Amino acid sequence: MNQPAVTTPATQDFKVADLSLADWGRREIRIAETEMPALMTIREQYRESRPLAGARITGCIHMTIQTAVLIETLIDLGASVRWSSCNIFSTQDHAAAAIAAAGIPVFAWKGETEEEFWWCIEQTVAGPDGWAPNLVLDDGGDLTLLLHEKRPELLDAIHGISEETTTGVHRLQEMLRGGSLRVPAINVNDAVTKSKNDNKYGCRHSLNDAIKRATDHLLAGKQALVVGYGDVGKGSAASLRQEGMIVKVAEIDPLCAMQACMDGYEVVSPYVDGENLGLDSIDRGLLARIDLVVTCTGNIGACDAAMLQTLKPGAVVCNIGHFDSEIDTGYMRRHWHWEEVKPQVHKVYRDSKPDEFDPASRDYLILLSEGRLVNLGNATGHPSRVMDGSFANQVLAQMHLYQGRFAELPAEEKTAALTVSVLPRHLDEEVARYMVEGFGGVITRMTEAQVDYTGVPADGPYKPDDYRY
Ligand code: NAD
Ligand code: ARJ
Repeated sequence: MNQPAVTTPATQDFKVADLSLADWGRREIRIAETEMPALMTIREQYRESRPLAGARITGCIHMTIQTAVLIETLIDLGASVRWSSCNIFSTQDHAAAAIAAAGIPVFAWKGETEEEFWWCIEQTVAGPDGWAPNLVLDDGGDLTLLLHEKRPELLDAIHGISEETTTGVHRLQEMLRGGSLRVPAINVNDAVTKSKNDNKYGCRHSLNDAIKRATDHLLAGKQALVVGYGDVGKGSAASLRQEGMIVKVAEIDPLCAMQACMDGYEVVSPYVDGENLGLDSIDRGLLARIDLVVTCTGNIGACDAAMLQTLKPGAVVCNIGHFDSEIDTGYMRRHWHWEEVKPQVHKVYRDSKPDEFDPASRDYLILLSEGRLVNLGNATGHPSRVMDGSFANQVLAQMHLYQGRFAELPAEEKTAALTVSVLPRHLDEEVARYMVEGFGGVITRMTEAQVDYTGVPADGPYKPDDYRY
């Protein structure tokens, strides 16, 4: 018989879908812990010294089982936290329930409205007894934006922001260039143990999982178009190839297009001769054969109205980039009828105006997660083993920022400290080492002669800073 894994909290400083899911969540968290060796090693290493004692973290990152392990690591190291999810569809309600039941303020449920989404974030920037954050942990930059635009007075006490994802880092760099960023940030994304791990191998795992959970389609033998061949695109293309799909890649950057060729994908453009001049320029022959489009660019208009109009009837359309800017769902809403098959799966009828449709029509697209990131909307995101690297970096970044005590620096020192930077390489190597140990891997140590010959220290860093992994 299952024992109750949690107790019910006395107070109600949280909002989740269903607290009765907490036991299930707790059991899965316990499994996840065994799959997150780097995070658990960091817990062990720092539990005694409590480097985050006094830290008050406002966190906004998909409220999943893996995030629950991150949250409890931060707390173990001394922090108090308040949490929300950075996407309306990505919360795993059993994970949120387990966190709430452990007495941790969390505001997140699967299927929030946009309004509820912002309400949830607002609950995490202030709490009972005058709780106000001194650290920010963000994914995508919406919490960072809210603090800068709506609650700038809170920034005075904040030592810094750690940012999880490519798109969020781009937003921070833009703010830094424009002079609006008020506190320093750690770019977690560009740690090797994050983007070269999570963005790539995480998507390799979670993309095909999401499409299969959503559609129950066979993927083998069908044609896929992956738009964008950066880290996420590389993992996404591999994910579909692994299912036996015939994968084509669209890119704007010749370097990434070259990599796609070398990896054995056909590089194509949705537009004749690669020039996007609207509907007339669509390569109709190509799009009429595509069974699945996945966007992974972080850009706008990666699957635009002209592509949506000319794709093969019945094609599945989804996005795995951070924001829902990639597929022109605005056009789909204005012109076509949407039928919900189940939450996060819609048939969008191209021969029917909104609210008039013929269910027998075959001229539809299957749109997943309304164009929001599919692996967290239709599945459970990356597995714990992968998120281990990302979240170990998040914890180290929070410790680094807290040690830096930016908010307490004299004004004249603040300007120089206002940067968007990656953690030192030796920390990245340390996280990687724990991850390899977790797999039971054995890393070779150079002999003294090899150290002399290469000039590379036996204990690292092993590569120059500009090495591209
Ligand atoms: P990246 O910069 O490495 O790759 C994006 C690629 O898209 C680039 O190579 C770029 O040249 C290409 N591109 C841009 N516009 C294009 C267009 N119109 N057509 C074709 N190609 C185009 O970024 P990344 O790390 O791969 O991240 C991509 C997105 O995925 C970001 O929004 C990021 O935040 C997000 N992300 C999602 C997950 C997830 O779990 N869903 C995980 C990590 C990152
Ligand atoms: C929490 C996840 C998970 C997961 O690290 C990935 C990234 O860059 C985000 C873009 O918003 C998604 C995030 N991610 C992927 N899988 N975060 N739990 N299981």
